Amino acid sequence: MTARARPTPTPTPAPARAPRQAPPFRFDPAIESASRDELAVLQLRRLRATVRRAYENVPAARAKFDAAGANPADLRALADLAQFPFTVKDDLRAAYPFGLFAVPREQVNRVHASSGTTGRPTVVGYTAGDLARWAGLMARSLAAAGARPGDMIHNAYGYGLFTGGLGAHDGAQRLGATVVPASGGGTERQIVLLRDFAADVLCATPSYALNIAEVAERDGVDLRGGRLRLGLFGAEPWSEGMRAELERRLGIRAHDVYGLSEIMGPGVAVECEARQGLHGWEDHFLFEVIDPATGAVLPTGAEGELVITTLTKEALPLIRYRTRDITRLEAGRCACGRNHVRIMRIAGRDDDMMIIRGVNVYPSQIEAALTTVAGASANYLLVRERKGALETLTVQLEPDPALAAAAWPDLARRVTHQVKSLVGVTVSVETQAPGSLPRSVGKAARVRDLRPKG
Ligand code: DLL
Repeated sequence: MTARARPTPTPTPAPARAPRQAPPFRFDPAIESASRDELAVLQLRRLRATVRRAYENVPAARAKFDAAGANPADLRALADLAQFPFTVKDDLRAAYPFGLFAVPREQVNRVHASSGTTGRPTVVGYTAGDLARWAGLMARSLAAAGARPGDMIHNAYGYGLFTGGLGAHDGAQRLGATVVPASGGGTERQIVLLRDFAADVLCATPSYALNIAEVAERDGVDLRGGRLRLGLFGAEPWSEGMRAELERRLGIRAHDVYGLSEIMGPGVAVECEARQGLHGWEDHFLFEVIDPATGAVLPTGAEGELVITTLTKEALPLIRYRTRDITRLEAGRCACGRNHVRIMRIAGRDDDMMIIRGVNVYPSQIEAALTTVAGASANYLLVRERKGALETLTVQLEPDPALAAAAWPDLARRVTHQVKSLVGVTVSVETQAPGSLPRSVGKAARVRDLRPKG
């Protein structure tokens, strides 16, 4: 018997191991990866508690519920919310200043208010717990958009009664970032700070961010060469064209952030890295879209008015608050892995809607059209007038400063054509000298209404 030499085993190559990907950074990992079912269970529990709290502690809410025959005990499923009456801005005005608070005033840690240019201001309040949850949600929003602990966050939202400044500020601090409380205005100095402090993130209204970009270019400061990589822009409607403009001129990725003071402030919803709509944080809010004319709840995906119910607010719980913001909701898992509902870019408020020769138009649609025209800048103003029975719209527009004045008439023709083909309305276009239209330091006033009052 001959002993056979054992074959030397050829070493099998170790299976190629996929490089282990670090999980994406999440500020609130558990709730940001919750399933739809988990979110729904949490929402129902919190909704029932909120409705009961409003009923028991806010006489005006109780009276409204009673008049509608809606009792908190009837709330057995999320869909039962449709039986409850809406809350509108006038309810806040009628209760001015603190009538809708559900806690004694002494437990309110901070108030904010709207400017009240069109009547009594609306006043909102926060307990210490509300402020902590708001900071947490804004930190989550900043992180979802790509901000990280340790970032230098330049906050150019206005500080004061407006929720933008302090809301973004508290969120940035909670995230563990370094916050520069710049507020709005003093643009030349802001640019020096952006450059010298090497900001990573800019928080501002999109119109103010454009103003910053322009002044930086004028002053010969190239913000694109530095660390600035991310913008969180919101508080007013803006278009994809404006996004492209801001990204190009500031060398950043621009994300949309949404919120309103009645519900909390900034951080109600934000675009994640996938930027396929703004994730509404459903552990703290319940979102519906209704037909603004009938109040009927619309199926997911249909465009209408966004209605929000707070689920965790202590000082000012609001049930079915009509935001007047026009949008649609997208359900289904996002490419980022989150299941929180997505609110599509807000087209505008229903009270900003213009009806030009029978066509419904939002200012942001005009912006979307004109920002696609070569040679047009994103500085514009819409002038509404009535000529006889007809409402007319004039777009006052600054050409790109690089465009020769001889080419302005052609630009005006091209903008008229583009607005007609994309939006469906005929507008006149007046070109204005670059730098001559008013610049924004906060929310831009895009419309000048010259129609006779009354
Ligand atoms: O604007 C809160 C905020 C501050 C949001 C900073 C984002 C960033 P209010 O002053 O109460 O609160 O105004 C709320 O502004 O109902 C919308 O009509 C509009 N709005 C807010 N964010 C967006 C957005 C703050 N991303 C009102 N897109 C809302 C379009 C927005 N409109």
